[in-house]
Amino acid sequence: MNEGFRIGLYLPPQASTIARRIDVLHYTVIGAAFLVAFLAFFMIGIFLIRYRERPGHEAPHGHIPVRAEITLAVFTLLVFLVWWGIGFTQFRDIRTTPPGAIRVHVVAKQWMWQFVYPNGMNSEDELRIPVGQPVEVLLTSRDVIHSFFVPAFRVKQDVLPGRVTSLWFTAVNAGTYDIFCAEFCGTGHSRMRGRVIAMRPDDYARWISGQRTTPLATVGERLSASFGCLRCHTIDGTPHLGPSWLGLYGSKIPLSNGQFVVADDAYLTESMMDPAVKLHAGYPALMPSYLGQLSGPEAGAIVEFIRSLRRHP
Ligand code: HEC
Ligand SMILES: [Cu+2]
Repeated sequence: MNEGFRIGLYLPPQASTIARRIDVLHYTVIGAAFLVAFLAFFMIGIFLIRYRERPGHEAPHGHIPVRAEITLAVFTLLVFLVWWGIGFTQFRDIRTTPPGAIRVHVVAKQWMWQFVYPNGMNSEDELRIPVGQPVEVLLTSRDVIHSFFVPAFRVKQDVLPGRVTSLWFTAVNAGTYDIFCAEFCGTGHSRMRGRVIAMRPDDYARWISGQRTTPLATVGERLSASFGCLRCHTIDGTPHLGPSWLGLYGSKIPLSNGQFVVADDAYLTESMMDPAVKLHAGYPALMPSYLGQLSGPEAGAIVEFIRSLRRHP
């Protein structure tokens, strides 16, 4: 039945752990809409014939049968609430990355996708992942807004310059799946395609261990020194001109406006690109913006370095 609907609706294969659940909601919504529309037309037909005006059957005055209509309206509303409930739990699951996910930094630019792995390896337009293990992609753009879309995984996320957004998925079958840009981003938009290659875990392990590279955190450490970040930030816990990076990742930061924010990938990147937006309470707005100076992979490397200094690895 699932397969029949999927083919009937021209949907791509269900290649991630969430794909089937999303499709089932899709079928339910479409199915219910068809059913209600069919019933409504059927009733209209019956009423047109049965209650038509003819001698001896004049149009009725005054009496309106409201009970049935109210029941129908409440029922429709409840159906929408159920969809909303199902959709909300799915949304929540899609937004929470499971622990132990492989992290891949993705940089979009006109008109290609660049992937940077934690071990420092990088590739263009080709993302290799192991089947059965969650993968988190941390997305950022070098130029305009793009959108990372893998139809077979049923995931899509906007990719913004100077910000990090994220997404996760677990592939269920080995294979090659399309990546599309789903936000019109210029004349080469339609050519902005990539592919996910989901590999058997042993093939993946062999492939990744065959790559000789410098771990991203090490690259980040060097970059922090060469960009002068370490003139203001320490890595041993002592506050300097700016907050120390030791234990920063994942911690709860008090902001100057009285609010709190968790120092995740998005916050750390925003702090580099737009430091004045959220100020760490008790520190002056000294930090210069690195927007346009740090490339996506460089910012990703520094985030990995700060992450390597977290308190609870
Ligand atoms: C001139 C000193 C200075 C330099 C250079 C500097 N920073 Fe900062 N940075 C600060 C100050 C002060 C703050 C706290 C105020 C704020 O949130 O902007 C800060 C905040 C941050 C934060 C947010 C941390 C928190 O606890 O809220 C991050 C992340 C960060 N800097 C990263 C960097 C990186 C990466 C570089 C180098 C590419 C860098 N900084 C260079 C002074 C600096
Ligand atoms: Cu694009």
